[in-house]
Formats: sequence, structure tokens, C-alpha cells
Amino acid sequence: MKTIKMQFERRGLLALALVGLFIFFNSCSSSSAPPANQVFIQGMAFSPATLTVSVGTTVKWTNKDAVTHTVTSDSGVFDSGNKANGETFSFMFMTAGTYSYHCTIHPSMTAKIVVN
Ligand SMILES: [Cu+2]
Repeated sequence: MKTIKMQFERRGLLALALVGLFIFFNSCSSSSAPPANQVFIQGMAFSPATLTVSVGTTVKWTNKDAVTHTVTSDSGVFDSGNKANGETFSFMFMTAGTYSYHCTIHPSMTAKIVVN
């Protein structure tokens, strides 16, 4: 009788540990995936690298990196200037087209916004 009770307690602990792990991984994935119409700058890259939105949409970038980045249009349509960790930049796209952009501090960081 005593051993059965112990087995139940162990199962309860295991279930609790699994629930804890699930919450942990769930919160990890939700914090790394940007919400709709948003771009996260993290790991020295724009994520997503290609974001498709409709005309009239305001896109918001958030710098999640410890280092400063910029959000700079290749054709000069927009330029965020320096954005430190936690800072954001928003731009409303009023004309359809493909807008390639980069970070002036790290030119290998490139991405684009496709406006339909
Ligand atoms: Cu950069």
C-alpha cells in the first residue's frame, strides 16, 4: 500500500515537471517569434528576412540584440538611425512594391518588406 502511494506521488511530480517544461519552451518560442507586421532584429539578422504586408500597414522593428543596429532602406525610403537594444522603429507602407533594406553598421544584414 505504501509503495503504491509513493508511485502516485512520483507520477505527480513528473507531470508537474513536464508541465513546467512545456510552459518554459512555449514562452521561449513566443518571445522569439515576432507578432504580425513586426520584425525582430536578433542574432545579427532581421527576422523574418522577408515580410509581406498589404498597403497601408505600419511595420514595427524591435532591436532585440545587445548591439546597435539600423533599419535603412536601400533606396532611401526610410532610415531608422541608430537603434540600441530594446528600441523600436515604425514605418507605414503606402505604396505597393518590394522594399529592400539593411543595417548600415552591419552591411551583411539585409532583408525586405513586400507590400501588396
Ligand atoms: Cu546591425
